[in-house]
Amino acid sequence: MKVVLLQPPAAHHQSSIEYEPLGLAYLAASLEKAGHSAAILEADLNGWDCKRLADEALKLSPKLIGVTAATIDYENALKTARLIKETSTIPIVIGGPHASSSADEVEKAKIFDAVIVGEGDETIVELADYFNQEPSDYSKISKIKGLAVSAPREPINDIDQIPFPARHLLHHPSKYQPSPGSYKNRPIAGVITSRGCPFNCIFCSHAVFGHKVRFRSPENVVLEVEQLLNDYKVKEIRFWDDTFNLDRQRVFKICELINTKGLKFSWSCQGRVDCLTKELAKEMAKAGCWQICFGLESGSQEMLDKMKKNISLEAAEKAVREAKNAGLETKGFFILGLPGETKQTIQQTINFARRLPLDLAQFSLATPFPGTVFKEQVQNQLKTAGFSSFQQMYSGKSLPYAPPTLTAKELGKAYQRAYKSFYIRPSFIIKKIAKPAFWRKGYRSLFALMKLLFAPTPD
Ligand code: B12
Ligand code: SF4
Repeated sequence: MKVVLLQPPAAHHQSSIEYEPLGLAYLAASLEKAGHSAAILEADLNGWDCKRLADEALKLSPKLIGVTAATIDYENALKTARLIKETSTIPIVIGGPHASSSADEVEKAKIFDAVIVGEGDETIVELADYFNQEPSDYSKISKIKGLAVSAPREPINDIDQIPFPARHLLHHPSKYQPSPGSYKNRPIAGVITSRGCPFNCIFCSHAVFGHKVRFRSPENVVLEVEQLLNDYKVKEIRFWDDTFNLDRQRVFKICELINTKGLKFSWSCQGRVDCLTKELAKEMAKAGCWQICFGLESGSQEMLDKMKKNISLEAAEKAVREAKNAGLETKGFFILGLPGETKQTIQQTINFARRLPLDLAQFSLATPFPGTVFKEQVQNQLKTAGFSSFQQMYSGKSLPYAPPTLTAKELGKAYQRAYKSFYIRPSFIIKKIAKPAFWRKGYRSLFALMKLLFAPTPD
């Protein structure tokens, strides 16, 4: 049976930045393995709006349509599904971070024929089997686990068993354009080597993969890497795991395999500061890692504790220095505006970011996404209940949340100040422009930064 999987247009599409929809490629791989046929339609990469996406999906005459959406993309997912429903009776199902964290609300919209919660690899196959046999009978659908209307599905334990993403249904990796500063070589591809995270940071959603961590074996990971190097001529890999270095022994083994097999590619990953040692950083660098991104979040210990990050400022500083000493470039993610934030704690964050040997810093404004403890905490203080506020935020017009200790204007200004203080430093600028890499592609980051610095302050 033919299933078409849709990635709706991003709410605030930056035309220069594109990543492959790994979730859909995983679903397609499971469908193909089970004997179904699948197609993936990516709106942004093709330059399509919701109407064109709906039309293109219908042209393929599928028997089932699946849509993915993170919260900020949900409105466009809904719009696309409505357009399809206007002229057809093809069942449409939705999964991904938004459906998983707001299942009841998505169910109430009464547009989708099934709302999938959590991992979709097995659920999509069972849905395809179901609609293949009972195209218009929905009465027994709740027998399928993992839907808003049914029992939860257990997370897949042995994730080595999941087939590799069906990349042959995506565009070639060279068509995707990662954000400036996040890659050294292209073509680049994303790889996920674990699912789930045991930590409880209040701003982060566990709605899809849960708290139980499951790791792919080093052999299985390196097999996918080899496929990417050989079949797709990829030169760089981004490991998108929540915490790539969570199991240090596994990372040592992955590095060892990369070296013994003589695989030549650059790579980067996201890591936690308390899971990095000097030895591991060195081994990673030796195996081709060039950048590690840390969720540092704040320069105030009080704020780190409030957000349940479970790290200390000392550990953060040590890890960044060790990564740097091992020859890795370092990027720090910081969040401004979580409950309890004040002008002083923001200043501590800015000072901390400037003091560390970071190559890049990314400051984000705290956003109460569904599925987070943060959202539960501030539910009653939100300006709007709908998603337009998220969209507004992404167009720089409004903030969805400001803590009682700061006005939205103050927070917006602090956000711009953080970027200015970090990037507009003579010592930092001289170091950057002295590198040949800056002149190859770094100027793009400079334009992006300028745009941000001169954007109007949100209110
Ligand atoms: C890589 C990544 C990015 C990348 C690339 C995103 C992309 N287009 O692929 C970048 C850096 C650009 C990014 C940006 C953002 N991200 Co992000 N990102 C991730 C990350 C780390 C991995 C995504 C991934 O590839 N997962 C692996 C695949 C296999 O999982 P999946 O896509 O969820 O798909 C599975 C299920 O959801 C389900 N499924 C998905 N779709 C469908 C459809 C159907 C029909 C079915 C049946 C099932 C199904 O089945 C799949 C296989 O099991 C996740 C965290 C995580 N661990 O997943 C956060 C995450 C998705 N991001 C998040 C956020 C908040 C953002 C930003 C808003 C951050 C910001 N403040 O700017 C932006 C928004 C960008 C956007 N338009 O989506 C949140 C989303 C929360 C929410 N409620 O929406 C997450 C969950 C992080 C978190 N833990 O809070 N992100
Ligand atoms: S921010 Fe990172 S460590 Fe914290 S809960 Fe999310 S994925 Fe886990």
